[in-house]
Amino acid sequence: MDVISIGESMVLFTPETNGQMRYANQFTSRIAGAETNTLIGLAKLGHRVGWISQLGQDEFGASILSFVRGEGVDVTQVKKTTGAPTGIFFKEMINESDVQIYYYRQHSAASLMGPKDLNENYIKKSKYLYITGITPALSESCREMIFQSIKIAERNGVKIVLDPNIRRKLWSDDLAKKAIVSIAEKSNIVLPGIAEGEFLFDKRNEKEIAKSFHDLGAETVVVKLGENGAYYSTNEESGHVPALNIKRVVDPVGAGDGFATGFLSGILEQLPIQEAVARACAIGAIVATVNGDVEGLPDRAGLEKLMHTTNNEDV
Ligand code: KDG
Repeated sequence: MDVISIGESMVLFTPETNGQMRYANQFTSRIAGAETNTLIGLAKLGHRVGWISQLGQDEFGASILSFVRGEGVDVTQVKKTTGAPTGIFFKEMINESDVQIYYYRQHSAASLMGPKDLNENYIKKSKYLYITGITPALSESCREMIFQSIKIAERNGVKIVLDPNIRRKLWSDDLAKKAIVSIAEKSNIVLPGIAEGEFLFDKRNEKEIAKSFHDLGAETVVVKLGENGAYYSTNEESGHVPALNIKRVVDPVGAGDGFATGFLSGILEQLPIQEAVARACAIGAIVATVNGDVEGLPDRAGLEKLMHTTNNEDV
């Protein structure tokens, strides 16, 4: 595999109408989860990817499994349990800039995962292990599993990529900081948002944030700056890459996962880092122009078109 990831995917319900969700009576259902969003993006670009997870033995679990499999992700490491349900969540769109997430995932099937659910043979055949800060927030056993997956990756030369993806609804700030910093210490590449860097290190500047991650041991850091693009920093070089202008943000959720897709696909194809970051910015932006987390992820032809869009031609 090129990239594998461990995490929870859920059925996402979005009201058909904007405003407070208490008034909604029609919902669209979709499949979402930070890790599968990125894996699906990579699969759409032709990379070989695999997902490690656990679903409930229920209708939502069946729907997630066939969707993720249908998008070309290897699901041989996805288990099913009768012991707990598949998680679901709701996205309330008060308006385009005020989006609230309500999770129904406590004690879900995925949160029951632990170190015993990892197959070393599977992990060691991968080039990159992609970790987000969501999985270690799900439960103590999930946290242990993530640290175990890191040990397996380290002893088998699998590179670790971390998107902090801090979800403050899922755990306390103290625990989040401690766990994410410990994961960052073991990561080769870190892809934080600027607000996440601020949360973790109390620094407001992208260069200082990148330095904090380098000091922990990361070789490559790419700080996401939203409409200001991204700042990358390696041991050899650093620089800013501008964002792709988009006419209208329809749904910003999933943009960070699109960014990770673009960056990972760029480094898998050995693009110079600046080009990998430009691809990341472009995919992150395009994902935000449509509803849903994965619906805007481009295939190869879409990526070609996107990368030939200049910033004078708004998307
Ligand atoms: O990045 C998008 C994710 O936040 C969304 O798909 C839901 O995985 C999710 C989560 O745990 O918040």
